[in-house]
Amino acid sequence: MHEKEVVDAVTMKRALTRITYEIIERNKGIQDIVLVGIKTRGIYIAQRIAERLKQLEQIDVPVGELDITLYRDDLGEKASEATVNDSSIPTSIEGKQVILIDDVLYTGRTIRAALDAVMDFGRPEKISLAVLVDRGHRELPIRADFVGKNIPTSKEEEITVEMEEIDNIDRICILKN
Ligand code: 3GP
Ligand code: 5GP
Ligand code: MG
Repeated sequence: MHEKEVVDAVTMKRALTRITYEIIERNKGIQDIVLVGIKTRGIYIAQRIAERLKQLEQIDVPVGELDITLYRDDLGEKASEATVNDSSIPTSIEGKQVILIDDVLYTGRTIRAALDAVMDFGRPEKISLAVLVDRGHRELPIRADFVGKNIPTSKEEEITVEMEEIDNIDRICILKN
């Protein structure tokens, strides 16, 4: 295995700041936004974007959380379905602009499950998707509206996203065999 750093702390910070500006622009303000982070690192990314929104627009944007697990029903590749374990959204999402946030977008199955979970909470006016990394290989017709960095990968490679909050460092690496 060898590891190659593709995004350092400064670049990650810039990417999140850019996503934040794009969110403000595209929503013509952020009055009706609810951020929903997907388990572990998606939640930290959502919290960081909420902090920047507060700095730039002086508005507290609610941040919800989804916990989604990929269940593999065999040991082969594929055949994994995403299921929702736990969700909490601290406000009504009825008529709101929900932005789902994850660290890595890969097959899209996690986001499909997240859409189901969000819709169980109510009917938002719109749901969009922000990811720190898009590594390609979609298996569903799902794409991100806001992307920190496109990192084309082979299926054998793995992206590791490390964040200060749990990994004590901000960086993104590609792991190759
Ligand atoms: P995350 O919870 O911060 O997203 O799934 C647990 C962790 O394993 C994830 O952290 C993710 O970083 C990492 N991971 C790496 N490759 C994969 C993958 O292909 N599928 C899933 N579910 N997780 C992966
Ligand atoms: P999906 O295949 O459903 O798009 O992604 C499944 C979940 O695993 C998502 O939460 C995604 O963030 C994570 N994931 C998929 N591939 C990778 C990867 O290469 N690296 C990391 N860190 N997470 C991944
Ligand atoms: Mg993830």
